[in-house]
Amino acid sequence: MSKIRSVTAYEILDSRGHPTIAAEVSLASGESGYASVPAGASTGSFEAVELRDANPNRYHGKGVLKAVEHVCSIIDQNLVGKDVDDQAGLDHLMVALDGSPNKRNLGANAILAVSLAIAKAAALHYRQPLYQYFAHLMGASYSMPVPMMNIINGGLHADNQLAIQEFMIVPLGYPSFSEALRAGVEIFHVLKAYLKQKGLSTNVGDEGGFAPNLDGTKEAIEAILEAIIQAGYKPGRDIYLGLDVASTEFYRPNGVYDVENKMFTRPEWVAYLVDLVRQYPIISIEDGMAETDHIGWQQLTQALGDRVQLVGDDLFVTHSSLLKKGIAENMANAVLVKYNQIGSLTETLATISLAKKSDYAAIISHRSGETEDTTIADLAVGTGVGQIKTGAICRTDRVAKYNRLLRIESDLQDQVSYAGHHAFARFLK
Ligand code: 2PG
Ligand code: MG
Repeated sequence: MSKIRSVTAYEILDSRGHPTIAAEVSLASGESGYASVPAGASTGSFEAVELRDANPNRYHGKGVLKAVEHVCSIIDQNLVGKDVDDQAGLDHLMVALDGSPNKRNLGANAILAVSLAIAKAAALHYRQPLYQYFAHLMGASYSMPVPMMNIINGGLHADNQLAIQEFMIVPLGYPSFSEALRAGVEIFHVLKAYLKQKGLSTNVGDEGGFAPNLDGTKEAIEAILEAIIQAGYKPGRDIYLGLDVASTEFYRPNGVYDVENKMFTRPEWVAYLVDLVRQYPIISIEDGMAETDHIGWQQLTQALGDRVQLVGDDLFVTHSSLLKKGIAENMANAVLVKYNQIGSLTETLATISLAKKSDYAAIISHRSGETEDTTIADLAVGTGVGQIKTGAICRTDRVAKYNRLLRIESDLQDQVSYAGHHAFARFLK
């Protein structure tokens, strides 16, 4: 066991050039853990508060010096001398120091940075890889996650016409994570050549996927299917498709879904998604309905819940209370896990536990604004959830997570297996 000697923080930058926070927890025994926090663009309204300075003279108001100050003063003062391996106790203490229901006082970004740095310091102290320490905290066994690779970006993540935010490939039919990843990388390169040949842009969006000005959803899907086939793989056997519709962004106050110059009523929008699933090998749909359209979520779950993974992102914002309500009311069958939506590691693990207990899938996820921090790769392996969403295989902020997973797989060898088809078994009958 080791005691915390000091806690400090830094204002650093994310992959989009916006400020974010990093924290460092130093131990009396000499080790120190350092972690940084991601930030989103298509944020759910019920996310914990990401504290920003709102000072227009610095970084257009996006500075995080207040959050840094909270770490260096109140959090440091209260954590010094405490045992680093009491992750839950330390997280609860920070939540209590904040005292608000949504971490608006200290900032969820401040608390999460410290929470992750505590885990990293403890893992170093016990000479354990981070995934092992997470598995210990969670009481889980390891699994190499299916990578949901976002290879075409739209919505708020790109300056094109596509309303749907993420078009992902989901490689299932492979013996290992590395082989699954290789297939995804090959498809990514074929897609690039395909787009180029069609005279379309191969510039990338915030998550490293291409951001071509395709006419719409079906054209984007068709382009990906073509790339899968040209790369020598079989859609619907080796490779499936996933979408993050991020529909909260185009849900209008009058209850219509405003997509690519067409207005859909709720039943029309559900029918549209059902039709997409009928036409294409789609195995996962995230945020198909808007965060406040609970009736829509129930209808979509009723229509597709036994055939497709329906992931709540804005709907659940990694809060176990919202997930609990969703489970009770038959909304979705999976939860996206982004630790900055809730603001501490312990609460994140609680949400994952609830999902596991309730037969909901959990997908560990990046944000559109990332740093070089690879904690989510270890979290995905250590919690054994079987899925990770961390963007395209392009740009170091995304690739760093894949590279970390490659290294973990090679370290663990036959102590771990690839989740593959198993992660989606219930939809593949
Ligand atoms: C999402 C995320 C990550 P953002 O909607 O799932 O892909 O995007 O971080 O912008 O919320
Ligand atoms: Mg999402």
